[in-house]
Amino acid sequence: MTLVNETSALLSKLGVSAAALSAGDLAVSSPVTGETIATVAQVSAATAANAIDEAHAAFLEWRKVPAPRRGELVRLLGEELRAHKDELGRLVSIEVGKIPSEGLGEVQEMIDICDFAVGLSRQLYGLTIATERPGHRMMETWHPLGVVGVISAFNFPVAVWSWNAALALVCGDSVVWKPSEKTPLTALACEAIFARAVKRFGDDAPHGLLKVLVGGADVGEALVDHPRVPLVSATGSTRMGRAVGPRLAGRFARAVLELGGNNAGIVCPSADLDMALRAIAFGAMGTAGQRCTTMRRLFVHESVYDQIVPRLKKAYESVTVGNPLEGKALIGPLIDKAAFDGMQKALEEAKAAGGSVTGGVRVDAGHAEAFYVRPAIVEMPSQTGPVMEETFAPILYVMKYSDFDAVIAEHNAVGAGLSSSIFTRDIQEAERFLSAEGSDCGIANVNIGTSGAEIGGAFGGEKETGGGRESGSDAWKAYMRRATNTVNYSKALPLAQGVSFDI
Ligand code: UN1
Repeated sequence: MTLVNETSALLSKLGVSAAALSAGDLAVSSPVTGETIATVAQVSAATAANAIDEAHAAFLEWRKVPAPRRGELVRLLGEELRAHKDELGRLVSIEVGKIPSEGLGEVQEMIDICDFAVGLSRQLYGLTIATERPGHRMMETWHPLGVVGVISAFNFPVAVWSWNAALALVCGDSVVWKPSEKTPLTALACEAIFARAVKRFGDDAPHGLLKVLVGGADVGEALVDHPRVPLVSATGSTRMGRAVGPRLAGRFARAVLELGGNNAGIVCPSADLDMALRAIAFGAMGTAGQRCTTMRRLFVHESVYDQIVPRLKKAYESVTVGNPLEGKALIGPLIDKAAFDGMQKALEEAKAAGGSVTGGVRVDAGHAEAFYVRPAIVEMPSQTGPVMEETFAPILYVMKYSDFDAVIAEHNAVGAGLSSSIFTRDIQEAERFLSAEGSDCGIANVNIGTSGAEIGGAFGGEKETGGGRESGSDAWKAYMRRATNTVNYSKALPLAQGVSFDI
């Protein structure tokens, strides 16, 4: 079966009509072969504004539905995802080029967040707070917020939507989603899956709870500027975040920004090197280096450098790069030519800065328009040039260190602050890395790589990563508004702070 036929068969199983695949002028290509697999319709900014108004009307109804009942819709969404895990996972592999276990893993991440959100729908707790006034009670109430705008990136085309949507829906919000222009098909699939969950749920799900807007930057801008969107959760480059953040701030809307990462690992003298090797390999090469959590920098203590770096280089030379759909390769393609060019440019810059490069060359998979590349490991004399920036490709810069305090300072010396990890069996090093004086990232791990976080924790990072938190823990609070309520059940009117105002 050709890729075009397989894509259309998968989408039809998922509930997307064949007509939608040739409905417009946005060409969707698969990075697996580089061929065009669909041409879908894009909406205009005016249509986007109407969709936001519809989603707002849906919010006005949805906010009245009790939260545990809202959780039932997300439970059904999780059921639909379970039932269609294979098809959606395969579609992720076709549209993004992920290997099968990672395509399926992304859908599993969606199922996990649905389960989490269902539990959460009975746990949207507020505090009761002691008041200083007699006969008074003070409490917090969490209310639905409104339309949540979601702008997602190509690399996790569906999981990141689900982190936001599952929380938003149990929190009583509606969702307007602008997927990456590179991955509209998986978004259309999610729209159809969600529609089935809504149908099973019944009449109390208002029309317009989820709007999917396939379109360009003008559609993203419509979402960012619309006064009826109190929160935009945006995943993408730091450049995108710099454009979006101030616009949201300008109208006092909330931003959950999940931007670039320049994630590092530190290998200490006591590290279990076999374990570190495997963790680094997955963290740096997995998903062809196209996770925001991908390990991009590695600091290795001089006493173990010669024991681990040659082994890593060997792994880079031998790892299987190739067509992810055939099921044997560990590294699939880059998303497009621009990603390949960006990688080559970074490698040239690294060489100019004294780096010694292993790998990084194009791998011929028999498709002129598909960009497969051998991952690159670059030994650098110091942390300079391209090491300071995120290049969204499989490049791992390796540097030698001798002093623990100095390596922590170097670790934190880049703009981004998403994920980090240390490999050590020394409890003092581990704890110092996790302490206030240690890693400055939103995610800090011990004896685990930088990527592959579970949904139960809050996901996001500091500094140029944008500061937002999605997914687990108490990330839900960004999707609700908090009211502090004080109730006077006495017959007097004592004022706080001892103020008297007798008229
Ligand atoms: C992303 O790359 O935008 O921690 C998200 C991870 C995944 C999510 C990555 N759970 O690598």
